[in-house]
Order: sequence, then structure tokens, then C-alpha cells
Amino acid sequence: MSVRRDDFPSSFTWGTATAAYQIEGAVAEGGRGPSIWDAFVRRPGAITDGTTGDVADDHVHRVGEDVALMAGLGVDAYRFSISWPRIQPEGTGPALRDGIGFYRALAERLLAVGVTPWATLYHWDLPQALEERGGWLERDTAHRFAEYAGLVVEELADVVPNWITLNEPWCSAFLGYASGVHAPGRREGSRAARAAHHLLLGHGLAVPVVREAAPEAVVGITLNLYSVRPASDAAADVDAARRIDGLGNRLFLDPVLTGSYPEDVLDDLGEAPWFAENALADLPTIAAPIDFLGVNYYSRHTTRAGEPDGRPSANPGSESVEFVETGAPVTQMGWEIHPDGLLDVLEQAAAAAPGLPLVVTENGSAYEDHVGDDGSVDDPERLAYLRQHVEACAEAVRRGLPLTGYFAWTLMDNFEWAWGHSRRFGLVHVDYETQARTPKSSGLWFRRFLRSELD
Ligand code: IFM
Repeated sequence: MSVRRDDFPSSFTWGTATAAYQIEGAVAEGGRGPSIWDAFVRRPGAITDGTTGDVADDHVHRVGEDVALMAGLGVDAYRFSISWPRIQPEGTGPALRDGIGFYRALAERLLAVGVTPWATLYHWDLPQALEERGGWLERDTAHRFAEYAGLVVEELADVVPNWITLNEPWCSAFLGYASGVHAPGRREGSRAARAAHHLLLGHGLAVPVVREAAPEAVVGITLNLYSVRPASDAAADVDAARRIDGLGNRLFLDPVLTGSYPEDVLDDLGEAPWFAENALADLPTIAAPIDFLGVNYYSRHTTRAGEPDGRPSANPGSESVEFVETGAPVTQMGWEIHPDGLLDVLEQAAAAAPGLPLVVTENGSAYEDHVGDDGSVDDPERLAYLRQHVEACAEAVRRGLPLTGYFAWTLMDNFEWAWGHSRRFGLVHVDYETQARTPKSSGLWFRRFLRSELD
């Protein structure tokens, strides 16, 4: 029998997620300044299909339709992100009224249809002006982030009860400043770990600022966690898994949840001296108590010792690690499908912070979609991925893990960063020519699941 909504406590939160640059468009409206992504998408070759987020899903102009879509799906909650340069075009100074007004209107519309807002303060769109002052490699950016967080939460606390400081700081640091495949596209090797530290410091500085502005707020951070296993029992392969788990998971889990940095990872990076001098004293700030941990889970890594391929790596200091294809089915991203890996990462997070509520803040899959002659979009593979991962959540609850919510990535097809429009993760199909939205069969399955209408 298929998984059912009543396999979960009635308090369990079901939602969908998006991010500002991926859906909003309207990049030059309301006084919004440029972000690092506005600059990056203009670099020749940076985006696979040459698309940009200039229009994206035109969400800014279609917000009413999009809220109605969510109400139609029957979700309890919607996780969206706030575009920093729509609030502070230069990353400093007062909050723009148009920017605040847009998010207030969105939150009010959501509340009016019974959907609870969950806002992420930073989903990768740093104001370009701050990047020009050094970006996340500069400590000052952490302070600017906390200041921005305070401005936003003071304005929206009455309509947004749930806040996420950062989305996936691993990506901001290591895709942005090491491999350079994401904005700002820098290739700084192990120095990218300093960006990771400043992101985490920004989180730690922002948490008390959010609480001050909104004493009732529920506050957390979202990390992208991977289940990591060695390809064999050979010591070198086991070490490869230690390295990737260290850089991808523990470098973020440990400071946030336990107030420590994993020494083995700082050694792998060759950054232990910099951290000793500049970072370790910040650990009590970074470990500010949070109300939940957001976990984004997509795939599992199987690792073995190999040879560096000479390309800028997202795993600086561990360039020799190879990622092995196990033969498991993959999504269009090439990411292996391992629903059990979700249990692994939830167990890992729960072990680091026993009892802390965990929320899957993203989980989803990309597949090529086709609109049928009758206008429908049948996506059996995405539907199966969604069902299998919801089943894994049910198993997590059965095991007694403190999992309290699940957000599908993503509400609707959108600008998939370096992949542009060439990858679709949505439960709702978007025709980028007409902006028509069509729920896919995965979205219709989610709706039946949420309404307890599945057989
Ligand atoms: O689209 C992204 C999202 O912005 C962050 N997490 C992973 C998703 C799929 O790549």
C-alpha cells in the first residue's frame, strides 16, 4: 500500500519551496539592485543554455496565480526566499519599501488561503556591490547579512512566523568560490572555506537579531546534506568518504549544532592556521540555539581514492576523491536516487543534536518533461522519486527521528542556476514562452496525498 498522509502526525508540515532568483524575474523593478547572479549569468558560457533569471517565472507579476496554485495543491506551507538586493540594492542602507511591500503582500496572500509562510533570508543572491567589496571572503559581509536580516524581520515578523537564515552554505562557498560553477564564479581553492566560515558567522549573528525583532519566530538554517559511503573497505576509499562527509556535511553541522569545527577537515583543507587565528573564537556565535535544522536531500555519494583531474574542484584539498557511479538509477542531473540516504542524513543530524526538530526543506528531481497533446504533463519518474522520498520520511517518523516537515523542491519549473532552463524540477510545468502553469502528474499525486485521496 502506498504511503498515506495519516502515516504522519497531524502536526507534520507539508509544503513546496522556491527561491527568489529562480522564479521572480523583475530584476530591474522596484529599485532592486544587481546580485552576483545577475552578473554571473552574463558571463559567456556560465549558463548551459544561455538563459538568465531576468524573467524566470515572472512570479513578481503572477504572484496571485502562484499562490492560487499552492492553495490548489493543498500544501500547508510555502518556503520562499527574500532577494537581498530587492531590499538593499547595494547590500547596505535602509530597506526599500517596494521590496518589503512585495514580500508582505505575498505573505498576506498565503495566510489568506491558509498557507504558512517560511522565508529564507539568503538563497545565494548576494548584492553585487558586496561582492565587489570581497563578497563572502570578507568578514564584513557576515555583519551586513545580520543587519539585512534585522531590517527584513522587523518589517515582516507579523506575517512570517518561520525563518531560515541561509540556504545551503556549502554551495555558496564551494560552488561559488572554489569550482566557480556558481556565482560569483571565483576559483580560490581552499580559501573558499573562509567564505564558508563567514556564511556561518552571518547565520550566527543573524539568529539573535531575528529573535530580537520577532521573539515568537521559529528560526533555523538549511544545509544540503549527502549520504556518503566508500566504494570499498580499502583504507583509501574509507578516507575519501571521510573527506567528502567532512567537507560537505560536518564542516557545517558541527559548528552550527555543536560549536566546533572538525579538525580533520581543516587539516584536509590546509586551512587550520587561518581558522585558529580568525575563526575559532566565533564558534559560540555560530552555535546560537536554533529551533530546527533544515535538511536539503537529493542524492548519495559513493567515493573512492583517485587522481585529481586538474579542474577547479568543489572539494578543495580533496581533489583526488572520485565519485563512483554505482549503477543506481539517476535523475536528469545525473544524481543517483537513494531514498534510504535521506534516513542516513537525518540520523546523522539527529546524532549531532539529539531532539532538535528536523525539516526536509528541499527534496526533488529533474526530468525532461513533455506536454501531451491533451495539455497534460505526465512525469512518472518524478512522481516515483517524490513518493519514495515521502515513504522515507514516513520511515524516519516510525524510527522516532524528530522530523516535523517536508517541502518538495520545487513548486514550479524555474531557473536552475548554471543549468538555466534546461533542467526542470517543478511539480507544476512552466511554459517559458507563455508562462502557462500546468500541474504535472507528480503535483496531482502530491495533491491527492495531501487530501488523503490515495488508494
Ligand atoms: O534548485 C536548487 C535549489 O536552489 C537549491 N537546492 C538544490 C536545487 C536543485 O539543484
